[in-house]
Amino acid sequence: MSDSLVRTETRDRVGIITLDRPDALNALNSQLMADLDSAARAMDNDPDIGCIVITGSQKAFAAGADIKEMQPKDFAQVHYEDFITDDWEAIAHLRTPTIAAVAGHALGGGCELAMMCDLIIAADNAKFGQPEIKLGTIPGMGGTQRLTRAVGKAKAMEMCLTGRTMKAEEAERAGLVAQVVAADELMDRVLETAGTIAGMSLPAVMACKEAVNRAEETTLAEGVRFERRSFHATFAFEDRAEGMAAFNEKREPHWKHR
Ligand code: CO8
Repeated sequence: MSDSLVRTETRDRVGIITLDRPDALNALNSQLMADLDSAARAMDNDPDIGCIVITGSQKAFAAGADIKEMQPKDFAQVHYEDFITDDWEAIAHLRTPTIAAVAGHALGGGCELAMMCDLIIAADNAKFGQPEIKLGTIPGMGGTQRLTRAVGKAKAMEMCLTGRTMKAEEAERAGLVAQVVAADELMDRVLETAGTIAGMSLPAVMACKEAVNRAEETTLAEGVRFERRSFHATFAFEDRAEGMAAFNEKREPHWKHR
């Protein structure tokens, strides 16, 4: 087994996964995605982690799926061997909130990986794009779907059909990223947001994440019904009782489940 292509650390209830394949600008190959999958699942199952940050280097979050690995494959291989397995989607199915901390290139599968996270915080040098069309192919890890939901059809269609990249500022205006920060402050600022999330009651955070994500999958009426039921369910949480008692007693809450 070769060395892992991700590095992991935990700081104050925040799990950090750093993509670590600098020679290929963090191009996503099978090993990197398997390493990312197992690191992310382990953190998701760790009750001491309340938020997971996925990041790359200053130059590249990830420059896409590995074109050298893909190039020799034929239809039978990618289809029947199910190239892009469920592992490649694992980040979208974690229960713990996830933040993509993006600097530099987030292209193709890199942009798609960032969009699988619950929110994106971008350095001012970040560039997002779906350049697959220039390779004679199309996005394969959700780009046509998640980019369209994030920025709307006009910009998504333009980006996917021309392969043009979107800089951080435009990405924030378009709703793809939550915040743009100075490149040298990226991790400090991301850790502030991650720390705030990790400091909340974990059952409430998980319920909230699930409800917001439901908005992308369902009708308004169904989504509102789902939200109301989840809201009702929070009344079974000890932390809901504690949170409201703390407010009324003018003190900080002491979460039981963090
Ligand atoms: N795959 C493999 N290697 C890559 C990739 C990549 N996506 N991107 C960069 N590299 C490698 C280069 O080949 C180079 O390696 P070497 O030194 O051995 O030649 C090294 O990284 C450095 O790259 P550059 O010299 O090109 O660096 P530059 O700063 O000049 O350019 C760019 C940076 C603009 C990011 C440029 O590297 C580039 O255009 N990369 C490709 C971007 C791209 O097309 N991405 C989309 C890939 S397709 C995809 O993501 C499909 C996703 C859905 C399917 C998933 C199924 C697996």
